[in-house]
Amino acid sequence: MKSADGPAADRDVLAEIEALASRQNRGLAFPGWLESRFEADTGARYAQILAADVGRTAVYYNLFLVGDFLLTPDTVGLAASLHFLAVTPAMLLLATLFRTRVGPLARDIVGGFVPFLIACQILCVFVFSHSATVSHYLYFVALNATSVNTSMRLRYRAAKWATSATFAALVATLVATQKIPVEVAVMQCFSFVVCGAVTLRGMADREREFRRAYLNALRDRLKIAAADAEANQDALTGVANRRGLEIAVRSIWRDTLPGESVALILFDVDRFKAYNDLYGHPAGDACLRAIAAAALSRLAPRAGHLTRFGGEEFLALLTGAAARDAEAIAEQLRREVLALDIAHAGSMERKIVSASFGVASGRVGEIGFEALLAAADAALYAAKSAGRNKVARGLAA
Ligand code: GH3
Ligand code: MG
Ligand code: MG
Repeated sequence: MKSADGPAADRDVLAEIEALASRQNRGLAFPGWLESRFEADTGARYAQILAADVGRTAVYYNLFLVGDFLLTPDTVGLAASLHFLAVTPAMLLLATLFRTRVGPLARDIVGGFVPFLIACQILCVFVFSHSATVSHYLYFVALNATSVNTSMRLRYRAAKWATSATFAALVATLVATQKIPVEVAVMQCFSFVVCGAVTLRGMADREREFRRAYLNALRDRLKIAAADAEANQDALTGVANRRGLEIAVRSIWRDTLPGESVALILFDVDRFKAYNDLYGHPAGDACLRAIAAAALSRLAPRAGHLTRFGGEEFLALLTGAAARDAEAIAEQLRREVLALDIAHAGSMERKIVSASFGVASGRVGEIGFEALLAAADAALYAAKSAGRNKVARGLAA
């Protein structure tokens, strides 16, 4: 997937990824086009992971009710109500939201609510409790930031907003209530800042590592795909080679519905030995490249598959093309070769480069590739014998 501002071709994607992978990149975000690809590749799985993490966090969170019994026994009812009627249901709702494929920004905003809501519950109990040990209860705010930041796999920006918002809520609560000595309040804030900063730093490192691993895996995947494509391609003309043809044949005979037509056009440049002898091998190569490019552009709209089958012999495979169709396409290809208007003083029939065509067609399920090829080959031989620059149709056995 590439966006408008991204690299234009797979080769450029690979080059840009190589550059990014080798750079000591300090920021977390990828360039826009890569961020979209990252999200497309990892987003769904990540949403599942987050949903599972929220479930686990909800269990640990509720175990902390033991702290309410011990430190703020006067507000256990309030704490239990907040736990079971507000925060836990909200967490389960958030987990469901993750599964509904929300976008990455919404997911990170929503994700941050898990630690933030827990902190709000702790601060709420702190406000209403008159227990002598209430200042100890407040340490749960820092403990919550530490444990959720390390156990839930929130993205850095999600944890950052939640940690910052929690700190603001903590300071506001301390200032508004003036319930505990200033020294204790300062230590509460200090502990929170240290816990928040340390865990956020760890989360940034973890996310950077994850993104780096993704980048390396993507680079390897693209390299393998590029090497694979190259192995299936003819180096001179860029069309498929015999290996590429084998793959195409397998997929056509496997994926095409039985009864659907498949056509094979085999064509061979006329008097090509004479062309080479007269103009030299490099000119012969250029001629083959031009013919392949012309045939490819003619076949592309029909999703035809073009192979360089031999030295100056090409093979086109077309699905959904019955005999008449295939013959018409071969006729277009024949004209296309003539239209290139490549001078060939050594041709006995005409003074420009031409090609001869053999066509065969049949129905998938009734005929195999080999039989189709044999029929097209016989037709090509007939086209050559009939004076070259001709299209002949063969009868498939
Ligand atoms: P016909 O009209 O019967 O097909 O005659 P032809 O001369 O085309 O056929 P022949 O099989 O006698 O010669 C094919 C020539 O194609 C011989 C070879 O030099 C040339 N050829 C094969 N591969 C390449 C290539 O990659 N580059 C170049 N320049 N020539 C090639
Ligand atoms: Mg030839
Ligand atoms: Mg030949």
